Amino acid sequence: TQLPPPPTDGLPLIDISATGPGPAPLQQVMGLMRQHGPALVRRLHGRDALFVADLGLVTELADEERFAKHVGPALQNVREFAADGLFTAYNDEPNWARAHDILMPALALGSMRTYHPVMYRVARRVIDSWDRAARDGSPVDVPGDMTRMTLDTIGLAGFGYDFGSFDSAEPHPFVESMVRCLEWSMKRLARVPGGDHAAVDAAFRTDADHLAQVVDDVITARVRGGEAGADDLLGLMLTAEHPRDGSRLDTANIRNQVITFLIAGHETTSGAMSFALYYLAKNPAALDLVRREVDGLWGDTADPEPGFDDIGRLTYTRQVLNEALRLWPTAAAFSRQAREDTLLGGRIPLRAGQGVTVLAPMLHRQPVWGDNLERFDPDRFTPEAEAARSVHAFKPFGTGERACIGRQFALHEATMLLAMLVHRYRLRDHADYRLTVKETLTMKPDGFTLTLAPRTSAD
Ligand code: MNH
Repeated sequence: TQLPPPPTDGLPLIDISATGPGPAPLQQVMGLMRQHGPALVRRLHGRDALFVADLGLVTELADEERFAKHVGPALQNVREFAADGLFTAYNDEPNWARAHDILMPALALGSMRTYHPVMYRVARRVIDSWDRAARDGSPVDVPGDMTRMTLDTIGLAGFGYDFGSFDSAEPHPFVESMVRCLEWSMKRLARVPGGDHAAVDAAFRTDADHLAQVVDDVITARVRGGEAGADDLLGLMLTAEHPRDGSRLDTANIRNQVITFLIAGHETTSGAMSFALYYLAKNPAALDLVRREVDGLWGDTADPEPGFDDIGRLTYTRQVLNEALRLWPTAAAFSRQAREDTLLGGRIPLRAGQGVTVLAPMLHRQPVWGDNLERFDPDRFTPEAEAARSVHAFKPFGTGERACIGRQFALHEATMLLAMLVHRYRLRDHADYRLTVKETLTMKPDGFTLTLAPRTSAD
């Protein structure tokens, strides 16, 4: 159902129809907010979208009594290949609560103990590959390798399936199809009414079918192996009963969940790691503090194997990840809708069901963050600084009951790998890289490479 456009009373209204949203629509809105302030209406071919980043407004939108997740136009496009998977399910679709309740315990912090050995195994794949690059003096493709790492990790840890991404110079075909599906979802938002998109849509269908095919292989491999009940996400999906009503996930929904987890479970974490490495390569003081932290744990052991409990001790490394997610939250926008007709901020009338999009990168640049908003400063995330700031000022994982279910998973794998890489290598910004951020619904540094040298005890 198409709701009437939101009222624009008193808010800046910017019509971008002349240029369109371009290749980086979220960075375009960031630019508009820098010009017009943290609440505005963007008009495209007569369709209006309300964007906010103001802390007071976001605090209201986080009130679960008044607001809920909104599956807006972008997620409706993603629904074309992820349907009622957790990420794209409507709040009142029964499969959302069913899957949430069944899978939630498997993604709580304590469950990371189970995934830790697999995460370590995949981290070693990165190191084997980067050791070779260090020997040859050849640059590593940071976002490419981070994507290999996170895809192999979610595949193995969640589904017992090995994508073997480091065995190939090309991205895994699943990743190529997935990126094109995400791009299709993004570009479809920019369509001029009346155009002919049949060829693009047919190509999209082929990619979406490919995703489903890979996922069916993953599921078949498991069922054939006679291990349906294994202790991972897929095992739960195939066998677990709902804790209260005893219901199970149906086959179609399991496929949608596997697609959802393979995508949501790697694309954003990969970007977050890439931005963290970018900022470390550019900020020697922060890099030095991470080194001290990892050296404090592992000294000059050549091949440390981090224990599960080590990861919780890597508090500064974790601050580095948080600060990277402040500047570039890789899932940069999420939407909320009013449960009843209401006034947002006492001044913006919203009808029930009407969407409002929170632009996290601009929320993360509001005055509550102090001065020098573009400066990379992990000290913004000391426990004292966090205690002094509203919890609603930082939303890289969304908010409320539809917030990211994979947060602990992402932070555990990312913290471990970042620490291992800093412990092992000197990172050389050999190309004097200038940050450009590529958008495919999510954000990543585009074309970011590093060269590596082993650390010696002198550095
Ligand atoms: Mn994740 C929802 C960001 C890692 C699985 N994730 C969300 C949302 C944000 C988000 C934001 C909320 C979207 C919305 O409100 O519309 N997620 C991230 C970021 C990282 C991340 C920035 C890494 C860094 N996410 C992961 C990982 C997994 C995962 C890893 C799986 C292991 N995320 C999900 C799922 C949802 C979600 C599933 C949907 C949850 C729900 O609605 O019930």
